[in-house]
Amino acid sequence: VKNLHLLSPDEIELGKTLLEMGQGHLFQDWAEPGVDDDQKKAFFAQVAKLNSSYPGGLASYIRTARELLADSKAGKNPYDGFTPSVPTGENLSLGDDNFIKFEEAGVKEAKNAAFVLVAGGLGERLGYNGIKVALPAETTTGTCFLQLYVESILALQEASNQLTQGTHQKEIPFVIMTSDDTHARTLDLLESNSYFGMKSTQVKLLKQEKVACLDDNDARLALDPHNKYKIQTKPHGHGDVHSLLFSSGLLKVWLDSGLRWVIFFQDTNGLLFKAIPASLGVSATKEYHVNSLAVPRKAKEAIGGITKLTHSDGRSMVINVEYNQLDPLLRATGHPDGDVNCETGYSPFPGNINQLILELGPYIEELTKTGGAIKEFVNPKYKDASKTSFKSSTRLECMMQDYPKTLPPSARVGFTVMDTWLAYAPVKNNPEEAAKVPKGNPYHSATSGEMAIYRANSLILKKAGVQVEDPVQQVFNGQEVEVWPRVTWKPKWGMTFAEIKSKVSGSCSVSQRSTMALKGRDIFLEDLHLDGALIINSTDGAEVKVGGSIQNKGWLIERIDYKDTAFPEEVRIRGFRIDKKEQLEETYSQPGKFTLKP
Ligand code: UGB
Repeated sequence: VKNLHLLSPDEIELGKTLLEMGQGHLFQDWAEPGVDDDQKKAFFAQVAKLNSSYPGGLASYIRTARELLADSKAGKNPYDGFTPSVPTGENLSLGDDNFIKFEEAGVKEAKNAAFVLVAGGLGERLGYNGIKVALPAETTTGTCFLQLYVESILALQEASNQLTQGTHQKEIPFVIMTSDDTHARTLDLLESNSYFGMKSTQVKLLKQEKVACLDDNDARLALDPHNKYKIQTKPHGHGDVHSLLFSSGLLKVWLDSGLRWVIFFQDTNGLLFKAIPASLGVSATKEYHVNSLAVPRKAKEAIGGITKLTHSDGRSMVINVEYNQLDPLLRATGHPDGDVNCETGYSPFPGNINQLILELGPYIEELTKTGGAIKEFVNPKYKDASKTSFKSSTRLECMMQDYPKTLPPSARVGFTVMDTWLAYAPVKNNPEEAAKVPKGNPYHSATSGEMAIYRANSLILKKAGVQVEDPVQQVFNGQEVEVWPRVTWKPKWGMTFAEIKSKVSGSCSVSQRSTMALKGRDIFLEDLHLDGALIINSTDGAEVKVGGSIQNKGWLIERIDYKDTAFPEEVRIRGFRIDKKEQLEETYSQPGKFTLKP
């Protein structure tokens, strides 16, 4: 009270709210009036920010925290009354008629979509020092994840506008959710690379704020141990993306400009865009309000399971049950073995890969009701069984895939399952953790993420008729992986299977030790036999036919140790480097027709 002279009417209101919400301890150790005034001002600025960035404000945060902490103390199961069962969804397989049909429908719709990347996480499991989107997806071309994503969106935009020629050429909006941990470095990565070819106005960064930490079951806000005028904060989770999009006003702008879809994705999946066209096609054809992308899941794998939950009162929903909750839920509902593989060798519950396609109209309707608030959870680490105090402060968290939890039963919620090799290879685990992954389960490391790209591209080419030699097994950083030929291409070379197939003709072959990087749109492989390294750079409009027998020493994969600091971190976390011995590299910088046939 003695400090009131410092405060604006708004700040006085906030102070009152805090006192009413049992947060008097925050002011307990404040200095006399006139001392530390700047810090006191900063305290209120922080409180105002915490208040405005949470749907319903701090009072609502504290109320929800009390409820969730009481439930947690009582050991209440969030899925009480619900019985899990395996839902049915669309199962797609690359190259079959259904897949091709959905891909075409998806490309048509792509110009009516906006893409949203959640990239606020630091990736503690990976332990990489930089931001994850700056990591190379593969080291043959060194393309980082963010570049891959931007180029994929641009390629889809071009393909989509071309399919619907004559109409207005649309730009696909791209939003990146950042946090204090990633914002500056993400912006810097974009700016120092001219936005990887995208117009800077096409990209919007939305920064998520952290939320207040909680010291005890009464949801008393935690003070920073080093600063008594500062509330300790921690990340609130990727679920923030919904309230941020809503409060930014972007959704309304998109709706008014005729957009129909919002596509959410995560930071380090090099395969992601191979699954986007077909899944968007599924959304459009089946008129799904929510479409989650999924892959077959190994029991206990650290990805959530898409589950149908039926309540004893008749309600039911199809939702992601997070990996740490699926096993206890199954055990509590008559499956004594919990989360185990079935006769297929996989869990019967498809694995959530957190790529969501939402229909914009129903999405806005729902967010208008909820303000973008997503069902939260709390995960306190208790000191002892009395559950009265915590080892360290906790906070509420939320996940973007929990969006459907508040939807009415009439909402059309579906999912699309694709092969893991085609759709999902994230980089989440550091080498040591990856090496401990049980045999047969995916490593989700930089090593496996890179090898998965070569594997997917090789398998796609194989399906398109190229004879691709079988892989060899090799161990890098303690992980046994298949090493396929290092085949990469720019997204604009082929965003769909039909497009890729149209660029391959005659009898082509690629040996296992080969590297092929196609960096251009109009490159056609005709009777090509590759045994070595081939790199083609071409500008749009340069039509290049590549054929004949190409042989050279190629690019070799050399094993290195992840502890060997002679190599930069982004290389050594893979356990190998690429030794570029010899290659055939050609650059076509002018439009025209060209043939490369050594
Ligand atoms: N992220 C944010 O943008 N902000 C945050 O506050 C936190 C994260 P993780 P997680 O696909 O393998 C998810 O940490 O949370 C971004 C799903 O919940 O990589 O362990 C972050 O930058 C799970 O169901 O994943 O697990 C990153 O892009 C399963 O699908 C993204 O959110 C699993 O991913 C995910 O963060 C998976």
